[in-house]
Amino acid sequence: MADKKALITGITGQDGSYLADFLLDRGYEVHGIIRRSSSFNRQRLEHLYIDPRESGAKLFLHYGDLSDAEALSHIIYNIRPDEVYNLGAQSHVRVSFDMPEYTTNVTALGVTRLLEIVRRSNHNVRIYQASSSEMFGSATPPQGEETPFCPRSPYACSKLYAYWMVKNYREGYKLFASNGILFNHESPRRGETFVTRKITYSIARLLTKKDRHLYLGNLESKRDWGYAPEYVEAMWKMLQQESADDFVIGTGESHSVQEFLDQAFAYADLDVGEYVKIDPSYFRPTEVEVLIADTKKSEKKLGWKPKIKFNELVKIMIDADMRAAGLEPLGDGDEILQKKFPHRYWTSD
Ligand code: NDP
Ligand code: GDR
Repeated sequence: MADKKALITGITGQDGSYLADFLLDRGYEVHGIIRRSSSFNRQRLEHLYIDPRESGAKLFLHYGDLSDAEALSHIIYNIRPDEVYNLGAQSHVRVSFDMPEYTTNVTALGVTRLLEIVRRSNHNVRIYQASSSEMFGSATPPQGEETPFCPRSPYACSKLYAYWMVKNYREGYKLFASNGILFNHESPRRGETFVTRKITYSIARLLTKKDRHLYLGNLESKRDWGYAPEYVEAMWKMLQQESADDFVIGTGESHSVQEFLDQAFAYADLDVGEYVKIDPSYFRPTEVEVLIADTKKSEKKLGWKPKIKFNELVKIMIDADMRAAGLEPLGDGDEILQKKFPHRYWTSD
């Protein structure tokens, strides 16, 4: 039987790169959509890339953009993927307040473009939509599949629009399209402007005297933080179900930004008071206070449960940033990974 083909939008991002690792390890032929950029932005994929002219290449990259329906349809008609994972988005909540229209175009309307192309192409494709816990916004925790949504940012509104379009295309046109409502998940490949990675990256810079301070915004909000490589397996599992459905994915535990900061600085033996300052420009006009996943449905139906706990995530991320900065990692992070994932399918970081 021919290898299954997957198409990933957002393949250069944190989740896209781990998903590419995961699917290649399972024998998939993987196609990814990349955007033209004035400087190289494929670092997260470098360890996977084999020149397509060489035999054995199973990862292929195509120029496209979620705002460009013509390019998207060209790619989908040519590849005819079995599975499409839509991970591409303007994914930064704070930035979405500065660029609400652009965020809507890419994060919301991009999904309509994809769904329409798949519907018109009239072939069997399974679609995964990267929905977000941000859609719950100010809804009382814990938040599960039945919790009413209450979005608090242009990003969250865009994701909610996309979520409903996926449901409508599933019901109206019988497309196999599933929403994975994922709570925050982090890793050494997390973008440096999201708060967890900002903290761990900054610790390495403080230790190497490249920075003197770390500037942060609201330390009181609480998030359900998990480990990204585990979350991409849940995405794949959703598309292997008998029928399309929506699933909440998270750890069921919540911690404040302050707790992440304290644990990270304590692990690196640095003093928060000496280095951390508050910069109100990082505050958001409307904030999401507390997110905690209710994971009963995904545990039961997908058999998915995360292995990495909050304090372990902090150590894994700091060790990776220390190594990248040329420092000797403290070691606990590596030990945790070796113990919990003796056969890691992702080969970098
Ligand atoms: P990242 O920000 O790391 O990656 C976003 C990806 O989207 C990048 O590959 C980026 O490309 C691409 N992208 C941005 N704009 C466009 C566009 N106009 N057309 C095509 N691609 C575009 O996000 P994550 O990997 O963390 O998240 C993956 C998805 O999951 C996103 O949709 C995010 O909103 C959602 N999500 C994430 C969660 C998390 O905790 N990480 C939780 C819940 C949902 P480029 O490299 O060129 O910028
Ligand atoms: P979030 O992640 O908004 O939950 O969205 P982020 O790490 O940006 O913020 C988490 C919390 O930390 C507070 N915070 C700061 N945030 C950033 N980025 N920078 C700071 O300096 C800072 N200081 C405090 C924030 O106010 C917030 O309360 C992420 C993204 O990956 C989305 O795409 C995804 O959908 C959700 O997670 C689930």
